Amino acid sequence: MKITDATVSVTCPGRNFVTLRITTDEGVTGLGDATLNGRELAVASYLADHVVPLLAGRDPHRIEDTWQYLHRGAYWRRGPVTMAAIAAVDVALWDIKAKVAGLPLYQLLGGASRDRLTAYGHADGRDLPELLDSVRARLAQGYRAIRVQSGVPGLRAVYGVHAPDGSGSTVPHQQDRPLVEDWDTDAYLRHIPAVFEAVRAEFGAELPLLHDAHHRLTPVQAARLGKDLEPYRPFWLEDCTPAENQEALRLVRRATTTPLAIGEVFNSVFDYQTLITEQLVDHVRSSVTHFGGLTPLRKLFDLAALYQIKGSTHGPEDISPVGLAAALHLELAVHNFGIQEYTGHSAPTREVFPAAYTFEDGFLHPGEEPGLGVAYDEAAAARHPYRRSYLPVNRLADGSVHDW
Ligand code: CS2
Ligand code: MG
Repeated sequence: MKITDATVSVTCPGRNFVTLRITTDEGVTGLGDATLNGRELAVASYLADHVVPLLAGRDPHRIEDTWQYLHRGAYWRRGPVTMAAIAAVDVALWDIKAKVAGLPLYQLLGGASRDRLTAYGHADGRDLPELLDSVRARLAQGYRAIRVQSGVPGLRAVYGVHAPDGSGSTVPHQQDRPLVEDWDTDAYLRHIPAVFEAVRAEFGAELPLLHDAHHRLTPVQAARLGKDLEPYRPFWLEDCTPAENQEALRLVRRATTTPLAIGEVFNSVFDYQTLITEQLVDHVRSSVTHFGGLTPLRKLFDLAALYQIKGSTHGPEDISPVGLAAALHLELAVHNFGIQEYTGHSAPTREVFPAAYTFEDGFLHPGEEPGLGVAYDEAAAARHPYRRSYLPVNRLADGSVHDW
């Protein structure tokens, strides 16, 4: 069997997605997600200009060899653009292999080690009444675990918090410049424990609650927040400090028993080395899409398992249904799965990517179709051309740019 063709497609059914389709001489095709929020065209070019010309004639079954060829062979390793591009090739090849086998992909990864995957949804509100309503709405949808994000008194807009009409900063800003939000860490640190207290008072002790700090804290601030949240027993505190400095997590870890999750911007096992071997975190959160594919993410999860650390991949709307499905197959198979973020996708996105995975009663399952179980409707995709968009930036009161 030989690869005959590969095509890169960018579509914007509400937000941009980059998709790779690999075709073989036997007519079997595979899909991979290469979406990098706000920098989509860089990955599309990396693929189309530098990777696609290398694929024709290769044996699609040699997944590990193709991964090493693209990763080691390029000389320039790592980085979000490179790893998103390699991920798309890797996932498309796994899709092909599983289709040829006539099996859902998780069967090739060892078969199911659980029946279904616990998902968490997003609740947010500009103030407490809005947030409590949002938690109620997620519970009504069946979610059994919920991430809570809140507006902060005195700040105009906070990332991850929508207005009731659905607008807000997580909706990509499709203009020539990023939206500018304001930020005040002290105000945030004063407010969040009160948010957790109110949510616990309303919904009780059992509901798993998560929170994302979006890398905005120093180690001492993160230690403080972890301690302040302990009485409310959060399921995890996510991305508490900027992730580059792994040693920072030592200070946080010594100070608090609040579980820590990290890694959505990581793209290599080396980004985790200290965190895993010193057991400084409880969940590794890289997505298949941004970590170079299933091949390296499986290795990361296996390393994490030695240290009782769970694999819980990043699953917001900017991971396409192809990238999400890849994660679901891996997580059904590995033993050390933790929890899967799941926001769902818009109706136009689901039309472009018809998918077999299901969300029922708070649980996800990748489905039983051969391969990933996701298709790509080219005609629907063509109706939604690319639109330039940016993630927001945030600035402090003195005008300086703050950490994400
Ligand atoms: C967030 C994301 O889902 C999450 O945990 O951190 O909204 C993240 O900011 C975006 O995926 C960035 O592209
Ligand atoms: Mg996050």
